Amino acid sequence: WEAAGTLPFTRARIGSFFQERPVLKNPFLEDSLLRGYLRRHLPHEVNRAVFSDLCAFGERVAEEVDGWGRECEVTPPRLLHYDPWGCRVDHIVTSPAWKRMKDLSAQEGLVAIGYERSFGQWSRVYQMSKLYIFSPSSGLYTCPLAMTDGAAKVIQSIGVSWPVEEAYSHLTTRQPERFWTSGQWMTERQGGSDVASGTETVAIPQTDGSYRLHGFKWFTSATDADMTLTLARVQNQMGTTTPGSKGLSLFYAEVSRDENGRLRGIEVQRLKDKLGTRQMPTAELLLDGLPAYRLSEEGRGVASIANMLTITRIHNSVSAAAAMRRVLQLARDYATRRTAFGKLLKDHPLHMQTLARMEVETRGAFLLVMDVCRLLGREENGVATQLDTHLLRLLTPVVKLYTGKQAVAVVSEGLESFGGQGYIEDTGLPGLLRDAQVLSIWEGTTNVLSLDVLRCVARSSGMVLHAYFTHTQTLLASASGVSSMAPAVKAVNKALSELQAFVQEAATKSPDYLELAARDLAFSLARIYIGSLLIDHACWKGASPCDAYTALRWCEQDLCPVATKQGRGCYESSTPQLDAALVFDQNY
Ligand code: UCC
Ligand code: FAD
Repeated sequence: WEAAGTLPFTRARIGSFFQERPVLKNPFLEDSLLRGYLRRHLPHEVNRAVFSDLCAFGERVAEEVDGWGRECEVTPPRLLHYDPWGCRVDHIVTSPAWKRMKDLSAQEGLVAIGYERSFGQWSRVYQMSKLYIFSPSSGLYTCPLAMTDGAAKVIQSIGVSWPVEEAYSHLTTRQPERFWTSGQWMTERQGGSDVASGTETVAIPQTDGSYRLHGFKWFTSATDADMTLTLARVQNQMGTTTPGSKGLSLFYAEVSRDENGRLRGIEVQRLKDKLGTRQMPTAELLLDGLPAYRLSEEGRGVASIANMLTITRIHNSVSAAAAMRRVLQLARDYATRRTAFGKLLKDHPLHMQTLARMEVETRGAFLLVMDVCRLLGREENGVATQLDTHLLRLLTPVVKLYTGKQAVAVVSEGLESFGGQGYIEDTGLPGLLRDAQVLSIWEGTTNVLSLDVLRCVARSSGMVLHAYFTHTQTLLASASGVSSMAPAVKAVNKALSELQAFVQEAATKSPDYLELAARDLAFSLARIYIGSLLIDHACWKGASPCDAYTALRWCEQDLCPVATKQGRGCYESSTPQLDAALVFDQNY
C-alpha cells in the first residue's frame, strides 16, 4: 500500500466511510396520524382543501424553510446599543432568515387562518396543523406567532375598536408588508408565576386618556415585535397604586422610534444568554415612559390577558407535540441508514421497541393537542356546548403542562437514537432538546399550571370535572363491542373510578392536601383523557392496526398516578415536612 501510495489513512485520505445523515421529508406526508385525524374529523370538502395546502406547505418546509430555521440558529440575534456615532439606538439585529420567517408566516396565514375562519369550527384545527408542520423548522418563529395570535384573540374578545382596530388588522393580515407581531410582557424581576405580587410597573395617566408606563420587564421574547400587551398598575392622583391582582390592568403599547431613531419609552438593557431558543431575542426592558393605552377595566388585567394565555398555551402544546414528531421522523429515517452489529438499526428489535415507545407518547400528545384545538374552534364559532367550554378551560393547562414534560423526555430519547451524532451541534439535533426544555417553563410552569387546574375545578364548583367524566365516557362508548380494545377500556374505566374516588375523598380534606396532589392530579387527567382519545380513534372505521396497538400500549401504564400516590400516603399533612427534610438533608 505504501509503495503504491494508496494508504487509506494518510494526509487528506481519511478512509472511504461517511455517515449518512437523516433526511427530512415532507412532514405532512410522513405523518399518518395527522392525515388520518384530518380525514376522520374534517368534512370532506374541507379536508380536500386543507390536505392540498398542508401537502404543499409540508414540501416547502422540507425543501426550503428548514434551512432558514437552521440559519436562525447559527445567526442568533444581537443587540446594538449604540450606532457608530454614539447615539443610543437599542437595535436588535436579527438574521435575514428570521425576517423571511415573518413574511412566510403572513403569506401562509399562520395567524390569519384562525381569524378568517374560512372553515368554520375547523379553522383552528387547520391552523394548528399547519403550525405543527412548521414549528420544528421555524427557527422558533412560532414564539412570536403564538403571542401575535394571543394578542389578536384578546383584542377580539375585548372588542376590535379604537385604539387597537388598526393593530388587529396588522396582526391578522396575510400581507407581509402589513404584518405585525406582538409581544407579551408579563414577567418582572420579582416573579413570573406570581404576577400579582411581581408586577411593579406603574401606569401614569395622561391628560389625553393615554398612559405612560414605568417599570422593568425581566423577560420579553421576540422583542423585535411591533406592539405588545402588558400589565401595569394605574397610579391614582395620590401617586399610589393598588397592590395584588386587583391593581393590575391590561395595556396596549406600540414599539416605535422617535425622529432620532431611539425607541420611544423603552431601553433594551440586554439580551438573555439562553440554553435554547437562541434563534429568538429575549430581552430585559426598562420601560421609561412607554406610551400605552389601557384595554381592560382597571383591576381586570389578569382576567383580560387570560385569553392570551389560553392561546399561547395551546401553541406551546402544538410545538411540544411537533418536536416529538420531528425527532421521531428523523430517527425513523436514520434507522434505515445506520448499521450496527451487521444490520440496520431498524432490524434491531430493541431499537424498534425504543422508537415505538416514543411513537406511543407522541401519538397520545398529538390527539390531546388536536382535541383542545377542536374545542377552541367550536367555542370561537359559537357551536360549543357548555360541556365543550368546560373541557376547554380544564384541558388547556393540562395539555400545556403534560406535553411540555413529554416533549423533553421524548426528544431526549430521540437524540440518543442517533448515538453520538445526536450530541453533535452542527447536526442540528441538540437544538431540538434545548428548545424543548423551555416548553415546561414559560407560559406557566408545570406546578403553576397544576394549581390552575385546581383553581378552575374549584371555581366551576366541579362542573369542569363533571364535563371531563361525561366526555371520557362518551369516547369510551365508541369501543363497545370492540373486543380487541377491551383491555384498554378496562384500564381506563378502572382509572376513572380511582380518579372519582380520589376527588370525593379530597373534597373532605384541607386545601393543602389537594395542593400536594395537584401535579399528580393533572397528570392523571391527561393520561386518562389521552387513553380515551386513543381508544376512540382506534375504533374509527378508517383506523389502522397501529392505532389499536397504540391505544393498548398507552393504557398499560399507570393512568391514575394521583390514586396510586394517595394510596401510599403521599399527600398527608406530615409529607411537606418530610419532603423539606429530604431536600435540605443536614443529617450528615
Ligand atoms: O412566558 C411568556 C411568553 C413566552 C413566549 C411565548 C411562547 C408561546 C409558545 C411558543 C411555542 C414555541 S409570557 C408569561 C406567561 N406567564 C404566565 O403564564 C404566568 C403564570 N402564572 C399564572 O398563570 C397564575 O396562575 C396567574 C398569574 C394567572 C395568577 O394570577 P392571579 O391574579 O392570582 O389569578 P387569579 O386570581 O386566579 O385569577 C384572576 C382572574 C380570574 O377571573 P375572575 O376575576 O373573573 O374570577 C380568573 O378566573 O383571571 C382569571 N384567570 C383565568 N381565566 C386566571 N387564569 C386563567 C386562565 N388560565 N384561564 C382563564
Ligand atoms: P418562579 O415563579 O420563580 O418559579 C420557580 C419554581 O417555583 C418553578 O419550578 C415553579 O414551578 C415553582 N413554583 C412557583 N410557584 C409555585 C407554587 N405556588 N407552588 C409550587 N411551585 C411553585 N415572560 C414574559 O412575560 N414574556 C416573555 O416573552 C417571556 N419569554 C421568556 C422566554 C424564555 C426563554 C424564558 C425562559 C422565560 C420567558 N418568560 C417570559 C418568563 C416566563 O414566563 C417565566 O420564567 C415563568 O412564568 C416562570 O416564572 P419565574 O421565572 O418567575 O419562576
